[in-house]
Amino acid sequence: MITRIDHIGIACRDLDASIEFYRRAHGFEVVHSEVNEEQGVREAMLRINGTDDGAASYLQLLEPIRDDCAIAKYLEKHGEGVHHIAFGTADVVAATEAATSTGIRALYPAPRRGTSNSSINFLHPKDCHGVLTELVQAADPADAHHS
Ligand code: MC0
Repeated sequence: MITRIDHIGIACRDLDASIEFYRRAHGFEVVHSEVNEEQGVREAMLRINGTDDGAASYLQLLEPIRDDCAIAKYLEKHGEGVHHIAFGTADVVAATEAATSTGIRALYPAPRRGTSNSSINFLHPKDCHGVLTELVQAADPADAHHS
C-alpha cells in the first residue's frame, strides 16, 4: 500500500546551484546528501514537511556523475526539471507487485538500494502516462533520510 509522497526527483546540471536556488526561493534546507554510484548520481534531500506516518516528504536534487546514467540521459533530452515522483510504502515488494499485476512494467526484478539505504523500484514511465514512478521503502521510516 502506498501511504505518502516520499519525494519528487529533480534533474539538475549543478547540484550546488540548485540547492542554493531552493534555499533562496523557498527556505528549504538540505538534510541529507550522498553519492549513489549504482544510479550514477550526486544527490541532496531537502525536507519539505513531516507526516504523521513516521516519514517526511522531500525534494530530491539529482546531478549526474557520469554520462551514461539515467539522469545524464534525461538532461540531454529534456533539460533540467522534474524527473520522477516517488511514492512511499512500508513494503516495496508488495507495492511493486500490486502495480505489475495491473500490467505496468517494473524496471528491476528486485528492489535496489536508494537514498539512505532505502529499498526502491521504478515503474516504466510509458506505462504510467508519462511519469517515471518510484516506489520507496525507508530503511527506518522514523529516521528516513536523516542519517
Ligand atoms: C525517459 N522517459 C521518461 C523519463 N525518462 N519519461 C518521463 N520521465 C522520465 N524521467 C521516456 C523518454 O522520453 C522516452 O520516450 C522513453 O521514456 C525512453 O527513454 P530513453 O531516453 O530512451 O531512456 P531509456 O529507455 O534508456 O531509460 C528510461 C528509463 C531509465 C526510465 C528506463 O531512465 C531508468 O532506468 N530509470 C530508473 C533509474 C533512474 O531514473 N535513476 C535516477 C534516479 P520517447 O517517447 O522519446 O520514446 S536515482 C534515485 O532516484 C535514487 C537515488 C533514489 O530515489 O533513492
